[in-house]
Amino acid sequence: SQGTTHMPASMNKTLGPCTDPPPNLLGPLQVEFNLSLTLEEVIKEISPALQEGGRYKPPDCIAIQKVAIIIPFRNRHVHLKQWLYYLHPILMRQQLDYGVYVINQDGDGLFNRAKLMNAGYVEALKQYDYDCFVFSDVDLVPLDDRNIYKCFDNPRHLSVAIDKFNFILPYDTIFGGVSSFFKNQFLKINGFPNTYWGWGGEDDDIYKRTLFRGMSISRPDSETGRYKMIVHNRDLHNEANPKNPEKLIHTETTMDEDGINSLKYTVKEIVKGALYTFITVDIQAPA
Ligand code: UD2
Ligand code: MN
Repeated sequence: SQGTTHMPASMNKTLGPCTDPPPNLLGPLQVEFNLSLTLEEVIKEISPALQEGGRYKPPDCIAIQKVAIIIPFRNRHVHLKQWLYYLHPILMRQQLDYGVYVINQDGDGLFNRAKLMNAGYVEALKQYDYDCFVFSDVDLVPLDDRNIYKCFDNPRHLSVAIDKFNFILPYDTIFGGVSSFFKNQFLKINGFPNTYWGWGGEDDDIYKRTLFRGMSISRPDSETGRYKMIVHNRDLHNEANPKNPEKLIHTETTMDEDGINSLKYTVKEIVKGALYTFITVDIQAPA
């Protein structure tokens, strides 16, 4: 009641900045995708440390960055459960002020990963004043917690050594999987393209945008950047689109009018769960 408030000691002291690098990292990690826990059990284990909607702040220091994690999504709940189980503890050890946003494509039209990530950027900013955005596939889990989910002087490609590709970069300019952009880096490239429907090409378009705006790609070394990808088949309504590769010839001119400045979608529902904020969006997908 007013006037007789007793603050816990932790709220009384002024917090200092978190140390960089964070002090409690483990380095290489064991990851197995045969998790027997149910989502309820995962929630029980992890949610006590979180705020509603999958938000976290380190309790005893001021985080170096405010990071929104954006996951493009449709119908991959089994993958999401494992991602949440492994990533939350890592992100906590990394002492980030972070929130997890799962951007769920409404309906069963053609999937559009890049447009979902644009919508995620806009929606996350409505929730909190984020300065860094990490865009991650739902099926990628890092094998080393020194791979910090934060932003760098240049846009970052974090998933450089995936088991599926024998832990090497399959080609130099690959930019798919997990990437991070400061807000100003993301705006400099006009966000991501909205017009890559179906599988493929959008990651290469984002790579080209980055170079065309005078930036380069930052990467961790191949030890720190190791990942495991959950084995899966190509999803329904996300078939490889043969029109996508040829669009890449025009990125330099199309990027000015195809991006965050032309993004149109509607929010159908926002659910703040224990481990993530689930945002269902209608992105006007063709059948
Ligand atoms: C590669 C890239 C990915 C993207 C894709 C082409 C890497 C490691 N990954 O992944 O970043 O460029 O090719 O579009 O380079 N998703 C759903 N539901 C669906 C379809 C997709 O949730 O029905 C989401 C999910 O987060 C998934 C991501 O989209 O991880 C990429 O789709 P994918 O995993 O089928 O593509 P993949 O593994 O070939
Ligand atoms: Mn995948």
